[in-house]
Amino acid sequence: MITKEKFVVDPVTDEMRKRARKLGIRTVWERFKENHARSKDAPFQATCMTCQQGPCVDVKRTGVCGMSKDIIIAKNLVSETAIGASAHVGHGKRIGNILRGVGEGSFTAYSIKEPEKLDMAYKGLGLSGAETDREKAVEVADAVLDDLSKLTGVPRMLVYRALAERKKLWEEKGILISGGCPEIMEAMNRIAMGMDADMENLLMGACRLGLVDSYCGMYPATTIQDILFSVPKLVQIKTNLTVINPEEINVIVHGHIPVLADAVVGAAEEYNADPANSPKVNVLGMCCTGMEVLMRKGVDYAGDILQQELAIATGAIELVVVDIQCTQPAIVDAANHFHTEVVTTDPMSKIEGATHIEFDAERADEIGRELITMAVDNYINRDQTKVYVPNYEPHDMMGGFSTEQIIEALDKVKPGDPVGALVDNIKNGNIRGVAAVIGCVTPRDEYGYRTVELLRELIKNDIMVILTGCVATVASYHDLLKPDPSYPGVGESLADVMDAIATANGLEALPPCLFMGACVDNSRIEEVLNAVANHLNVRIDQLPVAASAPEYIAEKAIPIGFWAVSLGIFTHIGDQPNVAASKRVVKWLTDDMEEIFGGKFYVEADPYKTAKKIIEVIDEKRRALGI
Ligand code: BF8
Repeated sequence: MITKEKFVVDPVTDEMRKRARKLGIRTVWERFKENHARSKDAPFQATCMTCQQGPCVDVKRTGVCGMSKDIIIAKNLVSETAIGASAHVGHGKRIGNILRGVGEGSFTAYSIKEPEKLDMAYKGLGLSGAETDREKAVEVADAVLDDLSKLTGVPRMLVYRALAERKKLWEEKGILISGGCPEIMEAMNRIAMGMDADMENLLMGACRLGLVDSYCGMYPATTIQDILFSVPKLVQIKTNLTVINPEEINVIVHGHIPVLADAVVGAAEEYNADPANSPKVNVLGMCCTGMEVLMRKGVDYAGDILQQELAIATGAIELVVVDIQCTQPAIVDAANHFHTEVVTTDPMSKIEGATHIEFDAERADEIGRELITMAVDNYINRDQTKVYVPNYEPHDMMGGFSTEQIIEALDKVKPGDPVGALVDNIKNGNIRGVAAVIGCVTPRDEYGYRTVELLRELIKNDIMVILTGCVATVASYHDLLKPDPSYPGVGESLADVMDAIATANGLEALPPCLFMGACVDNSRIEEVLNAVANHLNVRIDQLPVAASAPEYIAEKAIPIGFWAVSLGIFTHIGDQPNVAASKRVVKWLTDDMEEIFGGKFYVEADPYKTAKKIIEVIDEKRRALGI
């Protein structure tokens, strides 16, 4: 067992944190300490700011209106969940509009890269009659956008993707949703003053938002991005701040929708293709946009949400261009220490002090070139004496495990029955179970401690681990995404399975954990689980699987959690959301939900206790299935 104190943190991040401190750049870690210290003294766990009778701060019994502490806490949780769901629905809306424009022929920078996936979505959504791919694209886009806005009727995407048993259960429990936007509006409505004052009703409302997040946000995003930018295939890239090359012009693409990043990568390739242009442009990814372009374009990955200021602190970044979500506004302060330009591009996501160049899909190529020119022109402003990149090799990472890629690889093991190849190994115990470890990283404890130690424990115990989101960053810094034929730290029987899959596919090895993509690609996880449940002819909640978000921080993680539990998955979170002051709310989330959905939340910060619990749950499910 490794304690927090003994955990060897990524030395690159550690070195850059010290450098940032010396330069007077305050990073997320400093700001966390400052704010956390304050919030400990005044835990706003039951504070209601809804109406002007209040604010009712740190409520002990009831607010001025008589609302109990439990209701206030449930209401606040619905509010956070709605914010999270709105982020993914916003993503769905933006990418739906891009697909529509491509179909109509107005967004010529993009094309339909995966007609097969388009056709699958087209038929899956129940559409018919279109003759060309472009017509199909318009219809798929319209269906997805209609899912976002319809006042009545279930979203087509939910009908298409969720298993029949779940749909029936959700209908019985009264949480089958209509359009994503009306659902978010009703969630806001129910928490207005004098509205919903029933804890269970409020929390079931949060479950609805979980479905909104998935079927009106994550699924549309993954599906359309695959159609427009290709279905990810196995890819090898390099990770960590050390991919920043002091000899080149460095551009970071940051955010969540890979539409702008695609244009930037294209413009950089164009620039680099001209032998007269020197130095070359080095485009690097950050946060989920970074994951999207690493999965599909093999772009190296510079860092996660916690490393934004540190990347700038190298002094070697000419341009950071962001789209939406997870951008720390503090990057502008960090950039002010150097020549670095920060450019925002979405009208809903501006930062004071940054340059705003609004993204326009009709001019995507032009904007991509404009941004690259901006970076090239800014290079002469770089002060080489202020450049510092720690002297470590970047890490190797294999990614690209889309559902399609997983199925293709398994098909080589068991031709004609790829899911059977997985199921056979689950049944015979070579794979003890599957854990989806997802979400963010937090400045709460040693960088990556919880995630990395949890992953190590799981793979050691033959649990197959699939990853999405920033947790993959720290996993890669500890070589858990590096294919190594000796499978270090992987349980013997799991290593044998991985080796067999690798051999069947002509690969030297698979990485210890499989990276499935950005946070919206959690939808891929459901695809895999649905396929396994169908093959075994059981419900998802019967499968030996678990989910974990050991270090979640974003609001988006909350609806994802509600969706996972509504699917019937035992879902670990590393920190209590702001609900600890209500025993009733905590009990409902960590206990009562199991009665309703077969899944529940489990809260634990310690990675070893978490791993033990996950293994226990998986073993219990195995016993119940008689395997
Ligand atoms: O959606 S894992 S910090 S980057 S929220 Fe954000 Fe969390 Fe990273 Fe992407 Ni996801």
